[in-house]
Amino acid sequence: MKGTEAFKEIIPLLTDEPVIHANGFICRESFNQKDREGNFYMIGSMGLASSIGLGVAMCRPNQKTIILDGDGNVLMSMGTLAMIASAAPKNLLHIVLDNEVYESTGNQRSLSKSIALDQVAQGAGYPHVKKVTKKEEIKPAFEELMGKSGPSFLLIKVEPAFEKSTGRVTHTPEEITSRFMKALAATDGRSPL
Ligand SMILES: Cc1ncc(C[n+]2csc(CCOP(=O)(O)OP(=O)(O)O)c2C)c(N)n1
Ligand SMILES: [Mg+2]
Repeated sequence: MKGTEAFKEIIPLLTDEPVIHANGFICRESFNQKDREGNFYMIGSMGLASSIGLGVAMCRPNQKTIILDGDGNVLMSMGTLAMIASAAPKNLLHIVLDNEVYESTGNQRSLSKSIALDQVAQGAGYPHVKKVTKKEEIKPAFEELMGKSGPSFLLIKVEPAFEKSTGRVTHTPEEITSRFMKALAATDGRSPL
């Protein structure tokens, strides 16, 4: 399955959850398929979607928070897996699109061909971990994990095949932040800071 196809499966399953995106093609693909105010695009820095997602989940325990991460991003911040498992937010689903490369910067190989990220998450202490390799498996795995008391981890193995012409996120970082905070306020009734 291509990364683009994986997004076509995931996006219709989203409702009003905050979704924190890792940088590169993960932001770009999601933005181009369906931009949402509740999407936080970490457009610059690699490795930070997981820690931002952890913070959002811990501050808002009554709603699921979803992280859409990449293998390179996870490998860069592997310690955050331990932090998430230790903080144990029940409302966090951590999804990783694993293409075994740093596709956004030219398909350099990552370590995830030999390091099984689902096993790393399990070893860190995520109570629910699943791995899928076919697009038909995404919806049932997503629904199962959304029904669990997390943190949960869904590893989606994909081919390195994002569409190279997929445009960049056109919102500024300030716009991304302010509309994301408004979207959070709309679902939890609190006013944005
Ligand atoms: C701190 C930092 N280092 C390097 C980069 C350059 N960079 C941007 S995206 C990316 C690859 C991310 O890999 P992965 O998470 O596997 O996502 P993919 O591109 O494969 O979808 C790299 C190396 C960056 N933006 N920030
Ligand atoms: Mg990758």
